[in-house]
Amino acid sequence: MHALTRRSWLKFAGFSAAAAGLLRAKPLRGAQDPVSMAGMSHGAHAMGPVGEADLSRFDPTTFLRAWNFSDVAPEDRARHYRETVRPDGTKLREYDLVAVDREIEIAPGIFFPAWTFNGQVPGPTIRATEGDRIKVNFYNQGSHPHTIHFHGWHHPSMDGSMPEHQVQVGDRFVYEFDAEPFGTHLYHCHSSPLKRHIHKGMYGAFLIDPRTPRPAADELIMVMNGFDTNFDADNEVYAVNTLANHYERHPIRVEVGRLVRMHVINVTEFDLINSLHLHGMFFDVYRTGTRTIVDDHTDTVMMCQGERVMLETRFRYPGRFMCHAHQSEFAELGWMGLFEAVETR
Ligand SMILES: [Cu+2]
Repeated sequence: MHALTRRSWLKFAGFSAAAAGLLRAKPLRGAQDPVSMAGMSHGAHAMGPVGEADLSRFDPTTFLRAWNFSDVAPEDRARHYRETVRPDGTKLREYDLVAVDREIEIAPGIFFPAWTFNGQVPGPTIRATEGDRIKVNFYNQGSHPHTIHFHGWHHPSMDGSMPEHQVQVGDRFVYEFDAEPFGTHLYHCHSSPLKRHIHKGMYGAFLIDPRTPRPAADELIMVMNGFDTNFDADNEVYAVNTLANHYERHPIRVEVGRLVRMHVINVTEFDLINSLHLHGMFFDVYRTGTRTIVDDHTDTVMMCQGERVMLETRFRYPGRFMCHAHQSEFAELGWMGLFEAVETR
């Protein structure tokens, strides 16, 4: 593990053309047709790190469209998630979440000693419909006390925030509550020191759909996060869904004309604000996703830590569209990606 400062990471990750050439000469670990950076460079600056992370452990492309363990093989899924239809037609949704320490890859070749839910950062996405009953069996197999604090309506005893709510190492707790209100929410550990537990990776998306379904769309989970690799209370690496520049190497494929709905959650620690800017087009903003009226129509949305938005748009033209934090420094340190819109008819 290299001690990285915010600035030296740029050099280490091979941002100069010379370094990029040098690193490219080495075999790429787990390379899967990485996008050529040639078209993304200008002058002496190549954008983003080169090489490829090990996507067999966590693939941000899969994470985008996975919820309720839909990315797990059916025979294994039942070990983590079970749903039962109740007499009134709503569902009981039962989850098993486990706190576990795990080293994760946050940029090609850069590892971070994370505290995780189920071995991944962000944790598994939980998705229910308004009125469903949520039951989460939480097991703490990590090395510190942890909790799960859900954003949403619940009894104070289910809040996972107070000293008496701490789940000690080796212990278990069952969180149970009704899913409301509908919206784009999140869950995170609420143990002390809070900033350490959150930035170490203990968070995930918690979506509640309205009883009357929204129009069908291509839905994407986008969690904006950052990593303090040298523990100086400042982030060295930024990303959406953990792996820096992943969607630059693997653009998010969408269809021209089809409704795209992004659930964007900001869990970036240490920085007061983060943002999402999409090139060449505009989107409707539903703040917190809790209403069906549009709050804004823009191409840039700013978010405080813990804030989330639901964005809807349709790509008008085929081609590649940049998407990144409008804090330029965050973009240069990893929060940079591409959408690739394709004609399908
Ligand atoms: Cu924790």
